[in-house]
Amino acid sequence: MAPTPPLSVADAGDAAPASTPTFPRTEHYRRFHRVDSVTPTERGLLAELHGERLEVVAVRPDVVRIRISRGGRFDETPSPAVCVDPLATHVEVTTEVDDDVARVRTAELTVSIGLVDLTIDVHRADGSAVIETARDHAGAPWAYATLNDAFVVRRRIAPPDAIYGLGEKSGRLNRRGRDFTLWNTDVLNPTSSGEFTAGRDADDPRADRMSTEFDPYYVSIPFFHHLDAATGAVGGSFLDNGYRTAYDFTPESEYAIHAGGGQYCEYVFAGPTMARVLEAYTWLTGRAALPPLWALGYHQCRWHAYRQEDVAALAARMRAERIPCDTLWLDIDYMDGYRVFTWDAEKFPDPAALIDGLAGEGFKLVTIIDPGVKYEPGYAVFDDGVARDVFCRTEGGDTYIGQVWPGDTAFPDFATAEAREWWGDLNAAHVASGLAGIWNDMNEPATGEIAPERMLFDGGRASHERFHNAYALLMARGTVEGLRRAMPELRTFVLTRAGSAGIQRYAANWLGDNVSRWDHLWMSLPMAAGFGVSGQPFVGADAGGFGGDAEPELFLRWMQYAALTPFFRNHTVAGTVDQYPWSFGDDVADLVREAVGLRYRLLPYLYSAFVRAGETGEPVQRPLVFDHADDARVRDLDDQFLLGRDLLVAPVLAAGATEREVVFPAGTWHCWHTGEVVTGPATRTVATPRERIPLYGRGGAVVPLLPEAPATTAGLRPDLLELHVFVPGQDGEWVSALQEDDGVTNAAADGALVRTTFTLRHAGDEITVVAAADGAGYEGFARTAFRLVVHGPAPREVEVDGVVVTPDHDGTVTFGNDGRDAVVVLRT
Ligand code: MIG
Repeated sequence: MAPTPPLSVADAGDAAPASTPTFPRTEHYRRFHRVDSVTPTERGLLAELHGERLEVVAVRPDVVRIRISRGGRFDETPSPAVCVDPLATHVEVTTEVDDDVARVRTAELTVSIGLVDLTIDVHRADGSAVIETARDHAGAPWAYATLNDAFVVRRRIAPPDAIYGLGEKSGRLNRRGRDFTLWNTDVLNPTSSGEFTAGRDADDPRADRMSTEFDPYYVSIPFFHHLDAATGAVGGSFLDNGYRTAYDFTPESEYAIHAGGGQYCEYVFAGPTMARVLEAYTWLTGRAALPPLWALGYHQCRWHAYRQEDVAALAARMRAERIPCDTLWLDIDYMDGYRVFTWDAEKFPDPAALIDGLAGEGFKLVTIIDPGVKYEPGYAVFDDGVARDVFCRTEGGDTYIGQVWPGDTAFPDFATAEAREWWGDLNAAHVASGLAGIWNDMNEPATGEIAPERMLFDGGRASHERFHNAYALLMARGTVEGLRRAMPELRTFVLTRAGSAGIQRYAANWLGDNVSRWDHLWMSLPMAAGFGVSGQPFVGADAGGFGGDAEPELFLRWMQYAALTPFFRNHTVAGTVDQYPWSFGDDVADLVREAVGLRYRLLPYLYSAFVRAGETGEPVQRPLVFDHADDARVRDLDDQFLLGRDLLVAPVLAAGATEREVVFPAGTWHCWHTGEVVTGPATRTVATPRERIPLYGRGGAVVPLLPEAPATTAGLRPDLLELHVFVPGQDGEWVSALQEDDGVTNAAADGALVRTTFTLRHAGDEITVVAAADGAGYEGFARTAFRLVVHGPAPREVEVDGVVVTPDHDGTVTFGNDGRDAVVVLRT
């Protein structure tokens, strides 16, 4: 083996990297050295070392799984995260064993296991590194070490490389230079965290850090992308282990992964693009099911003790103010004494009538459901849970009791199928009143003043650590499976606070208890984008801010931004100023109406982005680096994003701002509002009048829009869609897609849809758009025409299906199309 030079960083000895406080320093760990024997297997190899076994299996040509046993045995119990059989597909593999190294090769990668002193490296077929074992000062490798159930792996990383992912995390998008703990935590609760409140004081020296960097957070996803700064190639790592895990990206030339327990089981992805890594990761852990269209509309929420008539009045006001809105939400006060699956009969004498009335106005209603069940003999849900033995127990066999909203509270043991099924049935019965979806909160699980550690799982057989991070995932799974059993024809909608790898299969996530502050508005951009590249496309922050009092300008800017994010919900805590769209005067209300209206016009585009997310894992709100990894300027860009593939959004993030800088990657960018064209790569300072935030369409894209904003998506059956064609500056070919279906049922999955693929070719002074339609159509499909809106130089001549047509006075061309193929030619 070629000698590898020791690391150059000062602290890269045996004691480095410094462990986060929850883990012992790595110097105390027992490092694994000599490999005793290697046996080639059909898909890779099996090796003996230190009484343990190391297994390498090729999962796909671009994905390999590496495991090390505990106590000589592999843990074969199903992972809550992985939803496919990773070994079901055949992969061509060759295994070679030399004296000092064993290699497993697929068409796309090679795993090399150093046998003399254990190393575990993965390279792509071109020789570039995906993962490489770190070495100490003496040059000795540091592949894997254990201490009392915990284990550590240490890897080399080049100083300028970037790390993205780990799910929902605060701070900057690029995770280098920081360490993170994966342990689902109700961290931001402004009403319970004195420390957090202290950070709100600008004179507090910790204010800066306190304000936008806190860790751990509500969601834990042990998956990240590693971008090689020298080549732009991206590889990925997913540790399929839900225990408390720390990722240390602070050293300059290495990183470490410490897991508090469980088996080392890592999937390594060769990429070499973020899209490919994410496609593979979401193939393993699942992709978001197509959401109901209404879930992409505007959601109005507030923690407030509404009464039934207040909710009806809120709906009426929304329509009177002409703010498009699909969904109203009820927080914990609708319940009878915070008992889940009950209604406060005094405040809500007739929920079904309320829901019916709302439906008549095109509104859905969603209620919160926390996991905690009030510990109260006589309360039907509690009694039933005891009778069925579905609550978590302690080691001694007691029902575990925490302290949350209802007081003494029991927690369903979602690690068991019985508890999940029970919970699913309770949810199904709850929504039988007509509720459209379920909001899961406090599912870290938050247990209040009582620590969660005594809460055991799987009938007392599994430690708290083993399932803590998976709790929300398993709860959402039970909920969704129950809803599907009861209403198999309908798509489900669940919103969750906590989550772990795979959560995208069941639920959308909001980003927790933020505060009405400009820096929290900023924070939500890298947080949503980082979550998106971690497999969860359906994300959004509480628009307007949850804690604290919003003020008019912040509220307006937040709404303008949130209208262009995947999940768009205004939510705020009880006891702060109102932040309804009309709470800050007519002038703000008018501009908010416009922002929400733009969102509604964009629904066909946004919906199609969700279709894509469901098929490829691609995020909806994505960092620019996702599509432009070779552009070094965007690798650390936190304050812009792409909505879908083709819209560039640069929100206003500071009070009084009249302009901001926008970084444009390669391509042609059309200002949505003014039509101004910027040719990237470029950086420009652009005006940010209060009417709007910077929004650009990518040259080559065909963006489908509704001609007008509807008040609601309920019953929406457009007869005409606009196709916004953004003229590219160069020749080339671009592909865009549109999916139309009924928006609420699962019939689309069986082909009841119209899928139109637009292939735009630009050559010289001619643009050809070929629209290829597919699918059987759906009940109520009403589209009879497309209207072409060209962004860029007005075409001299337009030809549709071989016939020259004259544009209308506004320059648009409307042509008949009821879901058939079409060819449009634009000549300039
Ligand atoms: O202890 O249900 O993050 O959105 O309004 C607070 C009341 C409990 C925290 C959630 C927030 C919700 C609030 N909840």
